[in-house]
Amino acid sequence: MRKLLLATTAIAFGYSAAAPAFAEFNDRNIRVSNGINEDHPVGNGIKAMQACLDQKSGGKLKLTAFWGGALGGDLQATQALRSGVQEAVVTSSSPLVGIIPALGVFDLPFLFANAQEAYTVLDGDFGDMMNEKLEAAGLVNLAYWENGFRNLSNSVRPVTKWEDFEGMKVRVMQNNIFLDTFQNLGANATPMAFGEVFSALETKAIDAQENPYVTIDTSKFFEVQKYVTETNHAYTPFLFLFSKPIFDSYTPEEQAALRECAVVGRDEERKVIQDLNKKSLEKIKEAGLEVNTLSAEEQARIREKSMVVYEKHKAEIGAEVVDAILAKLEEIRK
Ligand code: TF8
Repeated sequence: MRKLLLATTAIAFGYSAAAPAFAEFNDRNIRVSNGINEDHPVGNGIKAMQACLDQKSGGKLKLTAFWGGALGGDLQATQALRSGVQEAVVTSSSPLVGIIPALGVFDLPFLFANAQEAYTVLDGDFGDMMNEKLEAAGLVNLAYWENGFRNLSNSVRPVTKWEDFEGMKVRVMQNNIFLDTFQNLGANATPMAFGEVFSALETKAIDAQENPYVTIDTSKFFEVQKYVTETNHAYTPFLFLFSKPIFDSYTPEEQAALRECAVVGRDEERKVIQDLNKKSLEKIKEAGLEVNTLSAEEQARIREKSMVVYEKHKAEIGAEVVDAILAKLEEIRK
């Protein structure tokens, strides 16, 4: 027994003397809250991020993901980060506008024309500027992950023009820009936390909701809906947020590893989403839902009608923020 102990000590000592590997890293258990389920591409992103962290930290930085809102909804989890009681959350920006009004810029209808535009804006200077605002609110955004382009699902009728929204009970996120966008189209818009959407659809308390195909698939909304319309009315990003009070207590090496690996995870997540989007749409069709697209003409009419929302919310978002993103988009589109 004693011999064994000596031998183990020698090995342990020998190892640490020869290679003080990962000395800058401490054992950290990082809880990551998610409203969506594990089979959403965020699951793939977190696996890729973990593999990267394992390599950089010698297995010391561990992510533990919680799914389906097990640690609370987007807003609740984000508040837990700000007060330093939880490490991380992958959340939509939209429910956070009460904390950081400037984030509302991403909720403006028909802002981004395609995913590439969104990546250029989010991963560049504009995204950095928003990250500074998040930091001032106690939140470190490690990277912009993808939620994606949002589409409408409902249980009452096919929607092929904006007049079809008339009187439809549409769940929207807890966000005034989404509320106004759908009210302006004639819908009876109801703000609701994501965790309540499935049962509200199931019991017909609401008729409709809007989310990317991968969410309609992985959160099983297609089981309680009959129609889908490819509206692409907004691209809302995911933020990989870290608690600033906790982040500030980490070593510089730990911080750098988290930032770098969140980008590795982001790239994987975005890649998987592009692929799953098509598969999810197929699954939705196979489940018997009627899928409609908007004609170019109707798309233009909805877009035109929705532009009033930009002016209405400009001051509250910050005129300089809205102008900056529109200028950036104009530059990209040249
Ligand atoms: C929504 C959002 C959510 C996501 C998810 C909870 O509709 O798009 O699906 O934030 O992570 O509330």
